[in-house]
Amino acid sequence: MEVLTKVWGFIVSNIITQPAYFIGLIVLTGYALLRKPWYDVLAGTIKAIVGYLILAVGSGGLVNNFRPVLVGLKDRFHLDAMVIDPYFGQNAVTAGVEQVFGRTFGQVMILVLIAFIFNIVLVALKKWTKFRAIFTTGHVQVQQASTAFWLILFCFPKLGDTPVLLIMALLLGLYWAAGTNLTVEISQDLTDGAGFSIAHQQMFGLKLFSWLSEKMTKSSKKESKRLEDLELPGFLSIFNENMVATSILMTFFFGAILLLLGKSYLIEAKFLAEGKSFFFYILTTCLNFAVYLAILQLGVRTFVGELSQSFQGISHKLLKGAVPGVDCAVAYGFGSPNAVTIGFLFGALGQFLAIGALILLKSPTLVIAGFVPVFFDNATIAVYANNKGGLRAAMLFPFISGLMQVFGSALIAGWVGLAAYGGYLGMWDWAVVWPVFTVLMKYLSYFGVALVAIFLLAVPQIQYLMDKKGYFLVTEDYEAYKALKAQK
Ligand code: ASC
Repeated sequence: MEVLTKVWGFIVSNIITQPAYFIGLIVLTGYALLRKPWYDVLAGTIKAIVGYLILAVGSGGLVNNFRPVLVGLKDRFHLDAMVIDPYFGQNAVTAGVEQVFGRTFGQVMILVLIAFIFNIVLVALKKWTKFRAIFTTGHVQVQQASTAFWLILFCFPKLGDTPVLLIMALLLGLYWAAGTNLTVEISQDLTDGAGFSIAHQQMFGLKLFSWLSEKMTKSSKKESKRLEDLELPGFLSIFNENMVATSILMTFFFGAILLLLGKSYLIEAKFLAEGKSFFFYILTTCLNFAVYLAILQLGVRTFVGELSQSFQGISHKLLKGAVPGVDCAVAYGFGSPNAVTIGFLFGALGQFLAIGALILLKSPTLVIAGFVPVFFDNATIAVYANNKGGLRAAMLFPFISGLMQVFGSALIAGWVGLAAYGGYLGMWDWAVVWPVFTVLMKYLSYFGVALVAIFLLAVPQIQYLMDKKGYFLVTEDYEAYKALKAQK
């Protein structure tokens, strides 16, 4: 038994929670099921792993370079504020859970494994459950598991470890399955049938804002052009080129923040080496945004093709019509690259306004914008909103999302006590959807748990009822699905 536990622990910590190897394993399995020659299996697997690692260099570069800049605002102005960011959220749980609840959370790996198997079972039973997608983004599952652990302990502080774990496995497994299932149609539409959905931290937000973008387009007289169809005139035409647009806009945005932080703070905090040019430090830092974004997109291009092709092995032979749910950054390889930048800027505007409001209203919980929610949530929302509703939607919805991220996080983290430990996960679903779940569970106890579970089970059923003909076709045969939609 002990050997078995060790083996599972090894697999979970090195493969299942490491998206690069997990995607590699999926590609390997998929191609093997398609009976490709061994060298093709090998080549595809390598490309998938390397592609994902490239993506991780891009997203890690963005996070590691720009998170300290935003968090610097807190130190520079001596604010007593919590940072909304998955890594700060996870640290806050680790720091506080023993003091507040007298527990430690050693079972994340087991939990992720149980919930993952649960997700596969739900998809395998899709004839009844209607779930079509599998969550593969292990690193965010670990972050979500620690936040959910706190929220559930807050609702059921007296419950023993095993029942807490069971409630968590049930709710998280369902949330992962329902959330990633929600994004199937909109992702197929964005990518013209690349065969994946999003498995991340803003899945409900993506569906909501895509739906609103579509409604807005249908109801308004003047159509808002998609960013990729926009031809800017005169000198503005330089913004048609994504690398140029990103570089210029980020130089203004982060340049202003770096100036606000000031040279002496930056030297003191070891951002800038003594005696180096302040101007060129700012310039290089800001231009690196475009650099990491380009790396990220290269990573997506490298592995997405392999994943789409190989997954046909799995979706034809093992789990019929299933799709893999992947990191939200994969969406940046599709649609308009400028949507990414626009989403980030308007999300930041929303977040900064909301933070200003918290300060003015003398809120007991102050918030500092964390890079991961402000960038990865809002850029993704913009890519999807632009696809359905054009430029207007790509500006409006990230802005609204930014407001919701800050207000929602301040409310929930202040209430459950995580704010006191300096951080909260802060991503859209965790600032909006999980707070509602928490209220239900806190006030209705087990009945609340049942309501949340029923809601999550109902999500794919409702999607199915709304489009019985297209629901499975969209993953099984996207061309036929398009033809069906064209008829209507
Ligand atoms: C997250 C998180 C990251 C990023 C990354 C985006 O939520 O923890 O590192 O988003 O997944 O590509």
